[in-house]
Amino acid sequence: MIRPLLPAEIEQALASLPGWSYRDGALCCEARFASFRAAIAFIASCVDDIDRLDHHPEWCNVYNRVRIRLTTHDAGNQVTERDVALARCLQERLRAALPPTP
Ligand code: H2B
Repeated sequence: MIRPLLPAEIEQALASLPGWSYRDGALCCEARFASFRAAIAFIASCVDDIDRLDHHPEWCNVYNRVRIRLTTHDAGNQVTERDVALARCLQERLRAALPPTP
């Protein structure tokens, strides 16, 4: 079984993941897009990374919003380095999909 990260390790990972937080035992992020279509396009853009990493997000789409929640099932639904690796990939895709904030 892969080892869950310690609180200090999660905190360190979050330092380089803007917009992400640790909430209810998971790495979380919420993004708002210009439209429903843009939200779904973002999700579709992540498919190759997700397949390559073989690590799958829990996510929820409501209109133009996507909420992402990452835990590792193989670690009793705790946060592991696999979640951090996936968060980094998703963050790159978010940066590409969202206009920069002023
Ligand atoms: N996704 C997540 N979020 N956690 C896992 O433990 C996990 C996964 N395990 N995707 C993978 C698939 C595993 O079931 C396969 C066999 O590698």
